[in-house]
Amino acid sequence: MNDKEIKRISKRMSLALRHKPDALDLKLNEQGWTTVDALLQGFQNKGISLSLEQLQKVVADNNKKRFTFNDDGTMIRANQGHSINIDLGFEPTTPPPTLFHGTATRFLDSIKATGLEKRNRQHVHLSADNDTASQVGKRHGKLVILVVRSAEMQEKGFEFYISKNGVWLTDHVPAEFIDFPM
Ligand code: HQG
Repeated sequence: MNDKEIKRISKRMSLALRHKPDALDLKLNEQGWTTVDALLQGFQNKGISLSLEQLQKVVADNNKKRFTFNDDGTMIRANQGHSINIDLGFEPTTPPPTLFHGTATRFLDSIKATGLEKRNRQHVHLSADNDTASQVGKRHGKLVILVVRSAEMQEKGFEFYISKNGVWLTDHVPAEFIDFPM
């Protein structure tokens, strides 16, 4: 498999494991897991023959470590980013003092009015570093990076979680905790 094929498989997995299980004929359990056999069969049904070794390579090489196998390697799920309602079992975790959110300038007025909302996903996604935030934001248009005063939020009772692949998550960031660029 070349890099392009790996990326294509990974995108299909993100779609099925986070948003539309039907896209690969899958059923996810309440914690978002499906069996590895079902996933391989799902690709087979779409005319894509993927071996277990190839799937393991897709998971291991994924640039953002988006997927995880369970301990015995029979189940697989996405680490974050879901729009479907599943319980990833996150525990509230103390965030660094500030976190970053990359977005597009065209959303700024709306974000100033209502804060950061989770929109279609289960959480608002925040990054610990500027670089990651800028990659996330650029996908939406002209980049702007917002600084979220996360420690202050936590002191006021807001909860933060960190996904297995290092993405910070929270339910809502009111505008008063966001530093907007001038
Ligand atoms: C914006 C990727 C107007 C928000 C990344 C964002 C991430 C508002 C967009 C993960 C708003 C939602 C998530 C408001 C928020 N008014 N716009 N009040 N509140 N928004 O894609 O954070 O590569 O659902 O700024 O790495 O961009 O898929 O969220 O621009 O971790 O693994 O609404 O997706 O991961 O967009 O990205 P998204 P996101 P993967």
